[in-house]
Amino acid sequence: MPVTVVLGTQWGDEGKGKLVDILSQDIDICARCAGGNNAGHTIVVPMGPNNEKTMLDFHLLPCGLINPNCVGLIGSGVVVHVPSFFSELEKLESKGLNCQGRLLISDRAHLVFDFHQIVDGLKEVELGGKSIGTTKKGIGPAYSAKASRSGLRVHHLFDGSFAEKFRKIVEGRFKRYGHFEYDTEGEIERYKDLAAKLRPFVVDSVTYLHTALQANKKILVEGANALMLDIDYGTYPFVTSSNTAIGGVCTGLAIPPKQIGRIIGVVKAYTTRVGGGPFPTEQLNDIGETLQQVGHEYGVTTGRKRRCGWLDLVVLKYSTMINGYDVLNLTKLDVLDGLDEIKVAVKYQLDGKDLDGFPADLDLLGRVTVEYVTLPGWKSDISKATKFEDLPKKCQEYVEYVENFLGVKIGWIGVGPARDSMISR
Ligand code: 2SA
Ligand code: GDP
Ligand code: MG
Repeated sequence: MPVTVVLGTQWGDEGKGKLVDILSQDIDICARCAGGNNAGHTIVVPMGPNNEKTMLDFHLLPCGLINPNCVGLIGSGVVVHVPSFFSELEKLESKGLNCQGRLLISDRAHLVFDFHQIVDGLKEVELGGKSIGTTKKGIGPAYSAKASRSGLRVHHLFDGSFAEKFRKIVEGRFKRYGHFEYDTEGEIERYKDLAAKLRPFVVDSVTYLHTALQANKKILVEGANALMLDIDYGTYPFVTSSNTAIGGVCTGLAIPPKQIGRIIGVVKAYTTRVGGGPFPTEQLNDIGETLQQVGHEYGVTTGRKRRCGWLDLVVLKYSTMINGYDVLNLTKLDVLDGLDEIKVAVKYQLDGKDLDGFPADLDLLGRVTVEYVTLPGWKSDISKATKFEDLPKKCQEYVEYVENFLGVKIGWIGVGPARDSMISR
C-alpha cells in the first residue's frame, strides 16, 4: 500500500515529527491533511558541514521536507495563514533546509487571515473561565468560516473578486464582534503581493496525489494534533476544529481509504495536554512537575507549559478503536528514567460501575474515578539504548504492559529527542 499515516494518539505533542522525519528518509511525498500552524513538530537532526545537532520546528510545513528528495504537500484539509507559511519557510531555509521546487499547497486549502486570529482571541475572552486555551492562530474561526460556506480558499487569491469577498467577510466579523482595529484595505494590498509569491507553490492536489498514487509513489501523511483533540471524537468542546483522526486523512487529502496501508499511532510514555479541558490522569503535584521539567514540556507554538500526568490506557484504547493502529511508536520513555514507580490508568469507574469506552459527556468525565496499576521504575539511564534488549528488564516490562493492554505492537521506542535516539523492533 502506498500510503502510510502517522497520527497522534493522545492530546498531541507525542513526538510525531520525529517519527515522520525518520520515515521520510524513504518517502516521495509527505503530506499534511488537517490543522494549520497551531501544530508544532520539533525535530533534532544533524545538519550543516559538521553534522551539528540542529533543532527545527515545523508548524504548517511537513517535516518530511528534511529529506531532500521528498516533496512536502499542504493538503486541502489544512488551513493556511500565508504570511506564516512564508516566515516558517524562511526560518527553515535560514537553518540550511532548501525546499526549492518541492513544496506544494492545495488550491482547495482554506485561508486563515489576521482577522481570524483576532476573532480567535475575542472568542476566548467571551468564554471567560471556560475558554478553550487555543493557540490563537485563528484555526477555529477559519474552519467555522469553511463550514458556514463563507471561507476563502487558496484559489480565491487568484480570482478577480478576492477584494470584494474579503471586504464582505471582514464587515461580517465587525457586525458580530464589534469594530476591532483592522486595516482591511491594507490587507487587500498585502495579499496582492502574497498571492503572486504563493502562486508557484499552488497545485491541484487531487490530481497531483491521484497521479502519484498511480505511479506507486510512497506517500506519508503527517497527522497534526491528536485523536483527543478531534472535533468529533475528542473532549469536545476542548478540541481543535479539524478531524485529526484517521477520517481527516481521506477528507483532507482526497486519498481513497483503500490506498491507506499502515496506520501508525504515536504514544508518549506519559500524558500531556496543553490548553483547557478535562485530563483524568493529570498530576497536579511533584510527579506532574517532574514530568514537565524532565520532558521539557513547553508548547512549540505558544511556549505554554504543558499539563502532565500518567499514561492513560483508557484514552489509548478509545484512540485505538477509532484509528485502528497497526503499530505504535512509544516516545519519551527516557523521561521516566528517574521514577521509583510508574502508574498507568487502566479503568474509569462512574458511581461504582466500570465504564466501557470514553464518555462523551464532560460532566460524566469529570466525575469518573481512575483506577491505576503501579509498575516499578527502572531507575537508570536508557538514553544510549539502541536495541530493545539494551533496556533494563523493568523498562521492557513497561513497554510490554502497554503493548499487551492495547493489543498493538510497539514497533519503535523513543529514548531521546534526536533522530538516532529511536529503537526499532
Ligand atoms: P486551536 O488553536 O484552536 O487548535 O486550539 C484548540 C485546542 O487544541 C490544542 N492544540 C494543541 N495541543 C497540543 N499541541 C499543539 N501544538 C503546539 C505544540 C501547542 C502550543 O506543539 O506544542 O505551542 O501551545 C496544539 N495546537 C492546538 C489547544 O491547546 C487547545 O486546547
Ligand atoms: P509532535 O507535535 O507530536 O511532533 O511533538 P512536539 O514536537 O510538539 O513535542 C515532542 C517533543 O519531545 C519535542 O521537543 C521532541 O524533540 C521531543 N522528543 C521526541 N521524542 C522524544 C523522545 O523519545 N525522548 C525525549 N526525551 N524527547 C523526545
Ligand atoms: Mg506538537
